Amino acid sequence: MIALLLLALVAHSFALPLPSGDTDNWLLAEKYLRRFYDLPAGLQSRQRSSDAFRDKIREMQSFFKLKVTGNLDDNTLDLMKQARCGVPDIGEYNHFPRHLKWPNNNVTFRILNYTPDLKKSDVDRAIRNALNVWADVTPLTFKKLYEGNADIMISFGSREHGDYNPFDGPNGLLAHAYPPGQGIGGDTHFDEDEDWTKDSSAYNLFIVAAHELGHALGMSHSSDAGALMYPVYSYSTGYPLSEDDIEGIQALYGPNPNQKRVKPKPDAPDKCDPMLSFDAVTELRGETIIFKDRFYWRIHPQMPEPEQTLIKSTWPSIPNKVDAAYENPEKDLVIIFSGIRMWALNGYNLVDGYPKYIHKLGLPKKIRKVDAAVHIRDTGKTLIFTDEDYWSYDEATGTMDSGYPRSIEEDFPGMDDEVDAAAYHYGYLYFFHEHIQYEYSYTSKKVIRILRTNSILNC
Ligand SMILES: [Ca+2]
Ligand SMILES: [Ca+2]
Ligand SMILES: [Ca+2]
Ligand SMILES: [Ca+2]
Ligand SMILES: [Zn+2]
Ligand SMILES: [Zn+2]
Repeated sequence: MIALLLLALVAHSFALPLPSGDTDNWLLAEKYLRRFYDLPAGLQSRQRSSDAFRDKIREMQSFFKLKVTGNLDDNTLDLMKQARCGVPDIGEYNHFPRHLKWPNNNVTFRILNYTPDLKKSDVDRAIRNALNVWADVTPLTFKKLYEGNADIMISFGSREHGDYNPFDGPNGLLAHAYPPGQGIGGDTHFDEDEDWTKDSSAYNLFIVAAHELGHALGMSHSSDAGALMYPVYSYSTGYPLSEDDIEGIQALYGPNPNQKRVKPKPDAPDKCDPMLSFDAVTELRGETIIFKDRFYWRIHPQMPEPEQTLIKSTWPSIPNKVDAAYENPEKDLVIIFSGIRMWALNGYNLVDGYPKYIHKLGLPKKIRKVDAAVHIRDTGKTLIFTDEDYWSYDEATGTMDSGYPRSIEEDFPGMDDEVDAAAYHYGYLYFFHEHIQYEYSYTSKKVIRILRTNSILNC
């Protein structure tokens, strides 16, 4: 508790407007490492390059599977800016014995107050569904109380809200919860300064509640970016637990004796599945990057086998679903699209100033996502595909060419009328649609070959 109090006080003293630039980043890092990595208080600014500070940066980089440099590089800073859970990644939980759990399987909960952001019934449903996520894989049952003291007291509050563990206004910390125990143990608090939603338009209450209630049941953070217990917020649909989460909760409470069948988050896509389709394909400094679900493959000319990685473990701030991507080799940038936003990479590093709205490219507001994008090196144009149409963006002038959109079917005869992903090599366009790949000659304007989508993955 004393540690928590200190943490809260420290956090408070940094709630001042900060100068911009480097100092800003150091302050951010200091606050982050104190809060989540147990960086001892009292290190003054001149000691920021101290070994203790660098060790904590390394500890954080290794938790998030970033390149361990001990430096505040772009990827590290980017991660520190992500909206996340207020529970430390190390520290707090390590002061308690491991395997802190409720002594019996009938746990009570009570919702003390409601957010004005949602209908009361939506809050009730989000909490109930979040508890069911855990009940599905354990013998736990949850009984709702309307008065008196429940094991898990759930409330919404902003800034200082009664536990000396204040929230921080919009974004940043979203919620926190205490491990099982008497009194505040198990209690779960949501930051009212967030906009809570039942969809993906802002922070999804169900997803955050499922994560926090995991803490309230004794789970600590996972460094598996695909796990619900990963500390950084990300929106996904479907059953939110991964194998890692299920193993963790069953180590505490055992499996569900009623053998309720759950489907953990989908496994990594199989590159040789004959029906495999792609979300997006791009070049990146001579490598090919293929996005599919929460993963990407990296194909390097010198690598015998494509390498599969979670998107989140390389770029935590890029959403789990990439719609389209292309490389502009002249600017040495890779642009990644997801919904109405786009991110830029320089090498594997995210470029500052993003995400930007896709409408900055000159797309009309009614376009809510891009299907595919490909840069034609020989013309300097980037083709952007949306539904059955495509657009031509002039990279040199930064404007959309007039006369667009045009019909995919009319301009690329022999092709389907929609594309999932597109690539360009030496005068040939490669269009991917479902499990079919079309090799299209840009000069003779016709389809030359039809292949399977995953033929580029050595299948
Ligand atoms: Ca309690
Ligand atoms: Ca917040
Ligand atoms: Ca709110
Ligand atoms: Ca796509
Ligand atoms: Zn958490
Ligand atoms: Zn609280």
